[in-house]
Amino acid sequence: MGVIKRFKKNLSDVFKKMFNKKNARIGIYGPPNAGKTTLANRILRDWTGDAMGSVSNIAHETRRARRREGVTIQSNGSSITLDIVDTPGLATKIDFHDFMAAGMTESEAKRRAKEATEGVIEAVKWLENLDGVILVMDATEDPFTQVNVTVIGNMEARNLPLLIAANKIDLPESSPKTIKDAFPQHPMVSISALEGDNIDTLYDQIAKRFG
Ligand SMILES: Nc1nc2c(ncn2[C@@H]2O[C@H](COP(=O)(O)OP(=O)(O)OP(=O)(O)O)[C@@H](O)[C@H]2O)c(=O)[nH]1
Ligand SMILES: [Mg+2]
Repeated sequence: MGVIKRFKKNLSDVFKKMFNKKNARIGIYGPPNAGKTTLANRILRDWTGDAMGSVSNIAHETRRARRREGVTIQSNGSSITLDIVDTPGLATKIDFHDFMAAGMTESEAKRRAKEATEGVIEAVKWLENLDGVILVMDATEDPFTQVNVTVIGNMEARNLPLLIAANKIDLPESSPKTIKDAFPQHPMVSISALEGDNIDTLYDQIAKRFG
């Protein structure tokens, strides 16, 4: 290739990179009921005015992954545009009796259990397509679980950025320090997705980690 042709090609590659830049795809992961959709809704409400999905105190409310493209977050003068994926809660055991205990009929509970199981599979599949993960943990619960350890191990093995959100710090029994002590090698932000506590620090860390 001649010098001028090569120069033109290089220039067009640079322009392609500048204008076709793919948004980083960030998945919101964690066990059921950790507050993933509450957080996704808050992020979307703060930066786009929309919402992501429904929230419930009954586990496995989200049973299909939902994606919102082109969410621009501004923090400390810098700006980052992300595709945000809210995923179904990951669980190692799904028992329809738990849903019946929460007031569902047997057929409703069985359907929810089946969909929740499919949701777990979908969430795991999505991990392959992501550039980073926000792992949401309920800071009132023991963080040292198979689900948390598996997500963290997966991200470490693939060298992808991970940010831990220690959620529900508005609850007096919450202990974000327990999470920090369990996974000291990863950045963690203590938040209340419900109340909005410390959410600006989370946006700051999102811009730093995924920018
Ligand atoms: N006190 C408190 N409750 C919260 C907070 N975030 C979420 N919740 C509550 O926790 C419950 C579960 O919230 P969701 O956002 O549906 O949790 P999820 O992780 O999306 O759950 P699945 O979709 O079932 O996996 C709801 O009752 C929320 O109102 C928080 O920061 N503080
Ligand atoms: Mg959800």
